[in-house]
Amino acid sequence: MKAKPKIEVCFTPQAYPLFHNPNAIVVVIDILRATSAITTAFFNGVSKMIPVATIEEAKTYLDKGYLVAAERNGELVEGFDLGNSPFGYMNAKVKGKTIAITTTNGTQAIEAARGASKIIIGSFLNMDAVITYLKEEKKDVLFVCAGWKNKFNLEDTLFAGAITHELVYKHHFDTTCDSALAGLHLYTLAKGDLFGFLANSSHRNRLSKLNLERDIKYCLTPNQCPVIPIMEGKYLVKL
Ligand code: 3SL
Repeated sequence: MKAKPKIEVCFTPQAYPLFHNPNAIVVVIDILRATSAITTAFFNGVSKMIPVATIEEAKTYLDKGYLVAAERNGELVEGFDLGNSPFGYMNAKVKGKTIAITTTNGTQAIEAARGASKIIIGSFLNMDAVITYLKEEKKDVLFVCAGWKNKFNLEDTLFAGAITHELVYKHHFDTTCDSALAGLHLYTLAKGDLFGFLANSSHRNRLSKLNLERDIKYCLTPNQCPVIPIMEGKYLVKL
């Protein structure tokens, strides 16, 4: 009998080399807010995105005339066109555009996973689309959580847990990875009220201090944007 595809969860970009699996589809997760913003951007007609790790690289795209999004510590970096709020992408001015983007953690997670054979972007906003894609592909799955500056965070773990829950219990995937099991059990506890479960969490508090509660609630609302961004060379495009 064919072995079941296996699921692993890497809690921080820094830990990626410990989990690298050439056969796995990597799902990069930064629920608050980079992968939610990217998913929203594609749903609203953005043509391509170029994730970059540093502000310096982002500036080179600004100089070439691209629209560029840059966020550090939750805030728009001065001189750039867009920050990291999904609501910034619900705007006709982004339609058909190629946008370069750098964020505190989300684009670092993409950078860390560059050696993977396939990288897709996951968020609660495209949750069912991601589940459908992974179950059809039937390959190993590695969730790479962006975390916060290489520390663990709850919201990325909950999303990894939600998908692991579906794939293991309904679609013949398997896991013996303790971080995947932790995510699965945390999601079981949290699923009735994700926003409430995150009440004391670091990034919910950080964003609340910046008056971004509306962003948090939106990012935790499943299936608003049924599209899957996927890496093709240096670009993110719609699958
Ligand atoms: O860390 C990131 O990449 C961002 O998502 C952080 S924030 O939500 O924009 O503060």
